[in-house]
Amino acid sequence: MKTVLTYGTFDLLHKGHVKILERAASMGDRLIVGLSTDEFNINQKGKRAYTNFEDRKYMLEAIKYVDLVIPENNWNQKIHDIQKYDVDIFVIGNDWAGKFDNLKEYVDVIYLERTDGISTTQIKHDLSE
Ligand code: C2G
Repeated sequence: MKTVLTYGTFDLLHKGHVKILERAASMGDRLIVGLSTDEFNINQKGKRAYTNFEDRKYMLEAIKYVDLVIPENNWNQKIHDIQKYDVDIFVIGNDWAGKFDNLKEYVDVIYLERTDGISTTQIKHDLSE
């Protein structure tokens, strides 16, 4: 059983989110998503999601590529999660390239190309005009 792990806020779910989940899931037998809680977003990530944690979790769990959603409460839980869920591969978008290389002693770390032309920030901007 090869387990893949990724993290994110996944606010205003869009194609870029689904495509990285699809690609991550294709690398193993199960995909676990660490979903940023509302408190983590506001207090440590400096952003406020439009959709609350429960609703973002509900939508992620509806995606066929996602096997389990766990809360992401802080920046420092990744190694614990890797050990707890016996993770083999850590995947995240290349906007984070190099930032999680410390995990390489535990798992394969893969930074995937972001999907061009879409982002939650862009959606919010376009809708505000
Ligand atoms: N993503 C993507 N293409 C886009 C937009 C996002 O591939 N056009 C990817 C991001 O690179 C990330 C995932 O989708 O891997 C979720 O994006 P965010 O919700 O913005 O996640 P982020 O705020 O980067 O949180 O501890 C890690 C953090 O929780 C990551």
